[in-house]
Amino acid sequence: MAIFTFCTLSSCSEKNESPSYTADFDWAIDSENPNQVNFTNKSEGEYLYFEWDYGNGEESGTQTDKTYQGTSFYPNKGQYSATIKVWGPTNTNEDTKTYTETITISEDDEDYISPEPEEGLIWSDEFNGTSVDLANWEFETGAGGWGNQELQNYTDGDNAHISNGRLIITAKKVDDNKTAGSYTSSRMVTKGLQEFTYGRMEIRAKLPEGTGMWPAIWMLGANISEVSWPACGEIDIMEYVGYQPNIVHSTVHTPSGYAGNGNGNKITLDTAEEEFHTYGVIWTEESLTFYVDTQDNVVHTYAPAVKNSNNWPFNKPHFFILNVAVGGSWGGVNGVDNSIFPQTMEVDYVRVYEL
Ligand SMILES: [Ca+2]
Repeated sequence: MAIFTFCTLSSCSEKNESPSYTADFDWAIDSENPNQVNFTNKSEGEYLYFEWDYGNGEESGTQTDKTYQGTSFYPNKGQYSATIKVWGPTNTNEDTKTYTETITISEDDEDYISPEPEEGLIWSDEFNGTSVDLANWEFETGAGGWGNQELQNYTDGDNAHISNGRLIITAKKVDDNKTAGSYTSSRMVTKGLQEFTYGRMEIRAKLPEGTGMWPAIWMLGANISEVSWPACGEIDIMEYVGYQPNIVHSTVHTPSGYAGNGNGNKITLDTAEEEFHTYGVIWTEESLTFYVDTQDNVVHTYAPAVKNSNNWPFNKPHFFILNVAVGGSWGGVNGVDNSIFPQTMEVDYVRVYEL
């Protein structure tokens, strides 16, 4: 517990111990999940807002609701330093206080152990290391709606980081206006860096939750700059809209069927937001077969009998895209719940196998 509570004007000589407010919190391991920690703000006095750095690469974002309950997931056994930062009445960086506690996690979460690659691996990004590998990924930036009236501003890497062998894309709220730029997020592409024609693509990921979220794991034809969309072809390996929890979609877009007329299907996946799942596509010269977790759990198969450039632009290289959109023509059908932020999509790996 923080000692600041007992300070008086005369005894608190250090600059961070003004008696007007205190920084303090309690934490407890969740009763049902040994890898989840729940946080309670115990700061007192005249302060404006607070933020937790959970010590595991995740942050709470600034919270003006002083009763806000933090929660964070610690997949790996170990000790973590969690810190609460509290902003005082003058709302300056000088007028803040912090308080840190050591979080002890006693066991690894089995769901978080990465399966080893299978035989035939051509390429992968396992998201080891300390930062996003720019030999594989480029950040696409901007708040122009991305063709779907989306509301996020994609930043140049500020909303993506590597932690514990995972890529974490974080969607954050900037303001309450629910207009373009009211949120920040990331969109990462392998365009010009890692492109593939045919193969078995597998991505292991855990999805964000809440109304307004629209994460996607997909591919676009590498010739998009020459022939435009949808002539380039689009392979949506996994798409998810937060207002329809636990339903994941796989869709193909071509000149013969695109946007609302894309060719796709969906499947129920009860723990899409709580656990990692593997989203895959088997891409041959004949067909695209989408699956979840195992190759026999098929979401959708696309295989036009007679192939031409209108229905099969899938005979040339495509690149990967990982992104978390907010709002927009599909994700925003039921609006955006501003209470859900920040939200994360975690990606354990992107792997490509030969057929
Ligand atoms: Ca990994």
